[in-house]
This record gives sequence, structure tokens and C-alpha cells, in this order.
Amino acid sequence: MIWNETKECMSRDEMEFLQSKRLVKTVDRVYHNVEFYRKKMQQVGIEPGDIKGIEDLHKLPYTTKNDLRDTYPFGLFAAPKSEIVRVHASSGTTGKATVVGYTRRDLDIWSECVARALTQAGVSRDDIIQVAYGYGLFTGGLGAHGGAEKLGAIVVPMSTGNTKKLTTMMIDFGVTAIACTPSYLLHIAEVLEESGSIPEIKLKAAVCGAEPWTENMRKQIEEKLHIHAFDIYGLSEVMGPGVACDCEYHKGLHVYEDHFLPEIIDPETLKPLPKGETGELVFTTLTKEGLPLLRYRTKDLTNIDYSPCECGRTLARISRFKGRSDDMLIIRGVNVFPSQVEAALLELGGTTPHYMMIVDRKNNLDTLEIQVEVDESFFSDEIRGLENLTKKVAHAIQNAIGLAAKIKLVEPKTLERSMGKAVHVIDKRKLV
Ligand code: DLL
Repeated sequence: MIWNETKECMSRDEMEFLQSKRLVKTVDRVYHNVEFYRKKMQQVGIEPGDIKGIEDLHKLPYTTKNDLRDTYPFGLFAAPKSEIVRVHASSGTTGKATVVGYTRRDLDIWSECVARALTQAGVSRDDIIQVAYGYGLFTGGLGAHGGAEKLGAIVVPMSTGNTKKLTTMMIDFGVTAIACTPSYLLHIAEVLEESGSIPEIKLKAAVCGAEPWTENMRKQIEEKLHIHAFDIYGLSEVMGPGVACDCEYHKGLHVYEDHFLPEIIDPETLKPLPKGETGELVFTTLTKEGLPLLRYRTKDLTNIDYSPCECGRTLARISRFKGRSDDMLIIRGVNVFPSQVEAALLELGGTTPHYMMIVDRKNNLDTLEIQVEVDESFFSDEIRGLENLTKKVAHAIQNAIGLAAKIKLVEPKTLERSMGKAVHVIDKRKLV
């Protein structure tokens, strides 16, 4: 069993001592290996020697997704290419993806963190785990896979896409745990219900994340499948799944603070907020070699509870997310920025940059319709031209966001204009 008592049950003083030691090393590493950080630190007159511990964290510069875009693809890597053994990528705000890199040691620590999360969910080497997050550039599949292997469980690398095959194997193999997005698990539950197969499954736990979900959804999953469902959090830039996960008490997600130092800041003033207040979650990585990040702004809104948990862990807990401080949407587990849609439309002829994304959930699966205003000149053309344009827009948007959307072309000036900030999204899912 992976129950790292030395790290997970440390006193706050011991944890802060360890974090300070690791922070000093991380700052030294980025200062000497990453030009971006050296310049940023020099701009504010800081040298590595000025950072003596976590009490000096506030002196360090923030990092954002845009910094990763501006240094695309490998500009923030702090290890030579010969030491990088894997890359993953997630959506950028426009055009280029955000690329992240891992050394062998980074992958080992990542697996350890996911294994801790699985242990919190009661999963052990005696289990059979279906990993039904997407495999590939997305960190979900390979991240969960690495942790399950580290635990010594039997891993079934299902990925996403073939629910019938997944449910058949779940029954035939006697699968006892699953890792996938919560919305996909609700869909799986529905498929099992429709075929009357729930009594045939051996499932006992699920580790769900990668998208916002409610306590109500967690309970629905538990009731439908007669299992325990756990909330796992992570983001590609910081590592992938396994930055935090809740335990059987479901009173917040334990952050693996020995590797990821959390802070809560006010997203407007960028000032750290007092303990317990809700704001934007920021992480400084403490052990990463490939892509260490100083004060990475996750844009996820939450608060941190530093009191020890009933489970015995002393690791700080973040509460279920209360939304984001930017406009990123997560649709079928894929991160989507409205600005990606806008950039794709601007590249195409025949449309205007006026669009509305309507996100909904049907049969527990997300749907996306995008209404796009057509150019005045184009709209007078015959209907055949419109059909072609619909296909062209659908193709361009799928390329840009990595998701198929239903495209509806609408007449010029039909979408409501906003007096203030343009509104481009109607999200009917009510996830927070
Ligand atoms: O979603 C990593 C992951 C994979 C986490 C599998 C958990 C399970 P990204 O694609 O970079 O990485 O998206 C990160 O997803 O900033 C949150 O907004 C959101 N997110 C991730 N986990 C949760 C969760 C992966 N448990 C972004 N609850 C993050 C709510 C989540 N939101």
C-alpha cells in the first residue's frame, strides 16, 4: 500500500521545513537553467540567495499559461532535452498548445502522487483498474495509468470512445476500480442500467476528475453504481492528475504539498489572501525537474483548509472548485477557450467574429452548439453555399478546439450585442 506516512502525516512545521528546502532548490534550478525566470527575477531585483524559505514565496514572479505560449514549445524546460523522456500538451488560449515535459524522475513522482490518490480511494494492488481517460497528449490516461501500475494493480488501458466494449470488459474482467471523467462515468452507469447489467459489475471505487462536478453528481454516481467515488484534481502545467485528491471523508482534496506548494491569491490585485479565503489557486512545484514552475496561476477558484483531516492526513485540503477566474470551459473533458473559436473564425472567410457557444448536457454527455453569424455579403448567396460554409466552419472549429461542435449559421446581426464585455458562452450545465 502506498501510504507515505512520513509525508502525508507530517506536522505543519515539518512540512513547511521540507517545502522551504525544496523551494530554495527549485528557485536555484530555474534561475540557472531557464532564461525566462532569470530575466523575470532580475527585473524585480531578486537573486536565488534572497529566497530562504516559503516565507519569501511572495517575492517570486507569477507564471501564466501565456508565458508557456510565449516560450512555446520548450522554452521553460529546466532540464536538457536528453533528460526529457515525455511530453504532454493541453489547449492554449489560441492557436498553439501548451507543452509540458517530464524527466524520468518527474514521471516517478507523478506515478507516486497518483498512487497516493488511488490509495485514498481504497484501491490497492489487488484491484483491476480501467483507465478511461483519454490516452495521448492529454495527461489523464497516461497519468492515471502510471499511478495504477506503481500501485501494482492490474491496469486495463481502455481510453475513451468505446463504451460498449468498456462495459463488456468491466463485467468480464471483474473490474473493481475506474478512472475517468465524472460525466463519462454517469454515461457508463446509464449504459449499464439500460442493459440491466448493474448487478453483474464488481466495481467498488471511481477516481474522477479533469472537469468540474458537483457533490450531487458524486452522490448520483455512488447510488447508481453502488460504489465510492473520489475527486482527483490536477492540471497539465503542474503535472497532470494527482496534484490533489479527496479521501473517504470527502471534506476537501488533499494537496500533495511535499511536491506542490499551494497559495490562494486575489485574481484582481494578485495579492496573497489570508488563510481560508476563497481566491485563485496558485502552485509552485517543489520537485519537478523538466518543467518546474514558480507561482503558476491555475485560474481555478477555491480555498485551502490547513486543519488536519479525520483520516489522519495533515496535508492541506482544497475545497471543491467554485469556478474559474478566466473563461476556459471544460467540455467532454477537453479544455476550450472561446478565444480559440474566435481565432478560427477570423481566419475563415464568410463569417463574422460574432458567435455564441451553447454548452449543455444530454444523457450525461456534454453537447456544444456554436451559432456563428454569417457575413452580410455571403448570406444573400444560395443555400448550397451555406451548407458548404457550415462544413468549413465545423472543420475549422474542430481543428482549433479538438472537439466536434454542432454549427448553426445565423443571419447577420441576429446574435445579441453586449454593452459591456462580450458574452460568448451560455453554459446550461450548472456545474458549480
Ligand atoms: O484535466 C488533468 C487531470 C486528468 C485531472 C484527469 C484529473 C483527472 P488539464 O487538461 O490541463 O489537466 O486541465 C486542468 O481541469 O485547471 C481545472 O480547471 C480542471 N480540473 C481538473 N480536475 C478537476 C476536478 C487535467 N477534480 C483543468 N474538479 C484544471 C474540477 C478540475 N476541475
